[in-house]
Amino acid sequence: MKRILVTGGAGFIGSNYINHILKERDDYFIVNLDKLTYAGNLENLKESENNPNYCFVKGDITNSELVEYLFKKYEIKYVINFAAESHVDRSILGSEIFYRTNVIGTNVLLETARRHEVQKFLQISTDEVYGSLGDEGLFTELTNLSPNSPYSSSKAGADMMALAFYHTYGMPVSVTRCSNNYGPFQFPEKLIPLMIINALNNKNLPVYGDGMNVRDWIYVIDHNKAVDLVFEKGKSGEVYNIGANNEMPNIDIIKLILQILGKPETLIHYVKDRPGHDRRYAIDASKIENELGWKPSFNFETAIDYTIKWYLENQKWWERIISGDYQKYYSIQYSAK
Ligand code: NAD
Ligand code: TDX
Repeated sequence: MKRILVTGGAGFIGSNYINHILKERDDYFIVNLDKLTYAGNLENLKESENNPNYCFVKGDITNSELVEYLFKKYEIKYVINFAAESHVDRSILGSEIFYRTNVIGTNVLLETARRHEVQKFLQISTDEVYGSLGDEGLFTELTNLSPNSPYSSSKAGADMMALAFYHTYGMPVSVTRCSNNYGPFQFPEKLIPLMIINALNNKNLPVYGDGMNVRDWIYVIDHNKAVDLVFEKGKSGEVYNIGANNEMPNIDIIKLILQILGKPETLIHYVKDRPGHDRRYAIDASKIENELGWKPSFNFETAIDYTIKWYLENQKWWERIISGDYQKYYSIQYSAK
């Protein structure tokens, strides 16, 4: 049995990971440590909560005593660190919690993992650490780090720290850097669920700048399959880019969502640009494809259709979210626009 500490497992990608992996593997015991911030939601884990190979602990990754206690109690030998403050716009409104969780929290996990001689530490990172591309080219693992937002700079700090623990202490650390995810359970502050829900409520769709910023989209299950492969077979000290070769300007995605929902383009509302808005992200995933044999299995047309259907069928899930503190965030973020 692999005894794995999964952090941030009540968020979007972590909950999809746990629900997926518990169906795939019966030799994983997962301890999910999550602080349940605004983005953490135990409803995401309903299908896993009674699984004997799973347990949930509410707590903060920056709490070194708690983390030490959990390593001892559950004899943890593996770590997958999904926990993070993850939204760029929130990091622009206030950065401190981003450095606290993403940098200090990762340090607490690494130090505890080092004392307990873990067999694998997987740091879940993002393509945003590479900064912004012009019209041409792709991010490879050799691209210099050049993060532009408080969020991405905190993730870059965590990546470098994790790799330093490999170089200095020989800790078996790997890092994954994935492009933009979409799918069920994504918090509706992010582009795709925000636009779906606003369109369903006949509200304006706030497009930053000229709408021509490009992101490279991957379905969350494809990301998590790659995470599992790197966890099982990735080399220590190595970084693996993950992406599904699906670049799209934001405005094209927004128009597609409106078309699928049968809503008018008059809902589109151009607003003030995000400060420091990265123009284009695009991932070269040939390393993980060639070395570990990974390939994305979902195409965008099918998976976006499925995602939109999921939000239509799970209205209660997002209504509960947007009726709470979300309203406060929404009015601060979009009021001046
Ligand atoms: P999310 O915001 O949906 O979930 C984050 C989870 O971490 C939440 O459950 C939250 O409660 C928990 N958390 C936050 N601070 C914590 C703390 N101090 N201690 C314990 N738990 C804490 O984020 P997500 O989109 O699921 O992203 C997960 C990871 O993947 C992040 O590390 C993010 O940087 C990375 N990533 C995300 C994307 C994307 O498109 N969403 C792409 C690439 C990489
Ligand atoms: O209201 C909006 N209007 C808009 O035009 C929002 C929320 C976003 N956008 C634009 C900004 C980006 O160009 O859409 C694009 C995607 O925005 P986000 O969903 O906020 O994602 P992004 O900033 O690209 O970061 C995401 O991908 C990498 C995740 O939030 C990160 O956690 C991940 O690391």
